[in-house]
Amino acid sequence: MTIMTEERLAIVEAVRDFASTVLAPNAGEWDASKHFPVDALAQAGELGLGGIYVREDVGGSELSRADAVAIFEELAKGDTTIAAYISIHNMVAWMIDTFGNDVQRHTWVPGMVAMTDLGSYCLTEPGAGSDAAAITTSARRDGDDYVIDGVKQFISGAGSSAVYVVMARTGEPGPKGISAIVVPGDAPGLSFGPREHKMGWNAQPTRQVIFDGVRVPVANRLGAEGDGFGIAMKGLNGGRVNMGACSLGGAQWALERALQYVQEREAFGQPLAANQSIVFTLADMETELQAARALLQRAADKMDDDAPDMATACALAKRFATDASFQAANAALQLHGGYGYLHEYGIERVVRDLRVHQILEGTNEIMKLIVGRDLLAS
Ligand code: FAD
Ligand code: 2MC
Repeated sequence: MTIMTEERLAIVEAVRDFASTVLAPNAGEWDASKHFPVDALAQAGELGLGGIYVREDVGGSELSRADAVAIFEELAKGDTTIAAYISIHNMVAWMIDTFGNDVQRHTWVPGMVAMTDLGSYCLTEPGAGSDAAAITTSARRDGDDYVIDGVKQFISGAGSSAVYVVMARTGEPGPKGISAIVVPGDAPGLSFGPREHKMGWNAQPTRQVIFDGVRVPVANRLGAEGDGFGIAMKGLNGGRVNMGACSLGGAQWALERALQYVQEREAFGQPLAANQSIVFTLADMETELQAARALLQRAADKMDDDAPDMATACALAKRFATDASFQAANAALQLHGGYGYLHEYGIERVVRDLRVHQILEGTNEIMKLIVGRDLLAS
């Protein structure tokens, strides 16, 4: 059972301060100008947010997954897109910290913890998204090196990151033939597609990562040859919970705006809040968000306990939290009437940003596939 310990309260308070002073005042402008705020990310690094559940000997904060859920909810109240990028960065740092050897950990993780070196997670390809085990990017062994060829699609942070964890095929077809390899951002033969034009997530770049004979030492591989798919999936378990928490933070912020608005705005001679249908809408939003928070904390607790059903718990929490939060944010927009549609109120940005959480880190249909398969197997 998760309790708000003194330590967690203090961390959450510091994150809330960062989110409200550094992120929130700039979120609208970063969205409009499509600016990736690397300086603000370095500030997040100073707060210990670059390695939230990374071990302390490489500079990490070594907090729990339950702490992380509380942190990402607070960050997302300031800027959902930046919070989500910080989650991806943490997923990459955690994968190197957990599956890397000591040389690998000490080489790559300290700069990531500081967020002076950003991380990208490279799984999806133009021909393989949901069916991740079908990737074709190849890493061919040549002496003590791998030579990597292929294209990764929709990579967050691409072009700005220093560290790319790349899932590539080193063996047989299917999940058992995949390895996870660290590729530095300045490797010869590595290039990037143009920035994708997106509905939301405008404050972070999404680009193709193109490998044309990229040569890296075999020593850059995390774990054994063929372990890559499992490493990628274990990273995503936590990523999915965090993405749910980012949705929750965005929706909670929108609910708070709506609560204020319906008491101030008058129609038909009375505040909007005098209408029972509006009170019921607010009550449903609150109920759905509390349920999402409880499912996310449950999944995080299972991760902290290394429970055998953690992957399913993470998948169902991600599915529920991202759907419920999108609906709540959209309801907040509706409660603002025409003003909800204007950039300056910030609500439409949150709706646009939250929409993609139902698609990435495993679509919500894939989350149902994971939950349903588990049910049928039990
Ligand atoms: P597809 O797999 O082609 O799916 C299309 C539709 O079919 C979906 O609705 C899907 O749910 C459905 N579908 C597929 N299979 C089934 C099935 N068996 N049963 C029922 N329905 C099914 N990837 C990375 O590796 N790293 C990143 O940093 C990253 N960042 C991203 C950032 C953005 C902004 C976006 C949009 C995507 C990002 N992705 C990233 C990729 C993302 O994870 C994929 O888009 C996602 O996994 C879905 O893959 P796809 O787009 O190929 O869709
Ligand atoms: N945690 C731990 N292990 C897992 C796992 C998980 N969540 N999911 C699968 N595995 C293991 C599984 O136990 C099996 O191991 P073993 O061979 O030891 O039994 C192995 O991986 C293969 O799994 P499956 O047999 O289930 O493989 P299958 O191909 O049938 O389906 C599926 C896997 C659909 C669950 C997987 O491909 C998937 O999650 N697809 C979605 C892809 C995705 O989430 N992409 C996100 C990209 S990142 C992103 O969007 C960002 C914004 C960063």
